[in-house]
Amino acid sequence: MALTPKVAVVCGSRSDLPTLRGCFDVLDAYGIAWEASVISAHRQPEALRRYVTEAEGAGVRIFIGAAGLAAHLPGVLASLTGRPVIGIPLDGGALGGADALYSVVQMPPGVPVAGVAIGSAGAKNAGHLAARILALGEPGIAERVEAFRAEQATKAEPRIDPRADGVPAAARR
Ligand code: RP5
Repeated sequence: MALTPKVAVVCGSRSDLPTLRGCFDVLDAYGIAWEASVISAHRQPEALRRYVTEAEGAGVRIFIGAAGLAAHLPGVLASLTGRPVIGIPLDGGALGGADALYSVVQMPPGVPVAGVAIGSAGAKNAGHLAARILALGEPGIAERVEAFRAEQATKAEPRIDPRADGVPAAARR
C-alpha cells in the first residue's frame, strides 16, 4: 500500500516538472512520501482550492508550490492552508525568474511563503527545507537530515592545485 504523502508538490504547468526533479529526488532520499500535482492558480483556481482541502484531509503536512512568470501559486496555497508553504520560483520567461522570485517572496504579512532560490537549486532546497520542518517531529527524518549534513561536511577540499588533472577544463578558463 502506498504511504500517505506528507508533502504535496504543486506546480502550475507540466512544463515545470523537469525543473522539479531535484525536489522529488531529495524527498525520496530522505524517505519522505510525497505526491505531485499540476494545478495552476490562474487557470484552475477552483481545482486548486478543492485539492488543498483534500490533501489536508489526507494528512499532507507541507505544501510546496512551484511556478514561473507571475508565480502566484505558492501564495494562493498559503491563502488556502495554515500548513507551511514553500515557494519555488521558476525561470520561465523574459525576466529570468526574477518575476517569479518577487511574486514568491513579496507576500503580504499574515500569509507566509518560505521562498527558495530560482529553478533547480531552489527545487532541491525545497525538498531539504521540507525535511527539516518534518524533522522537528519525526526522529527518523531528523537522523537522515543530520546524516546528510555530516556527509556534505566531508566534501571540503582545502589547498587544492587547480591546475592539476581532475579540475574540468571549462572551470580552469
Ligand atoms: C506558470 O506559467 C507555470 O508555472 C509555468 O512556469 C508558466 C508557463 O506555463 P505553460 O505556458 O508552460 O503552461 O503558470
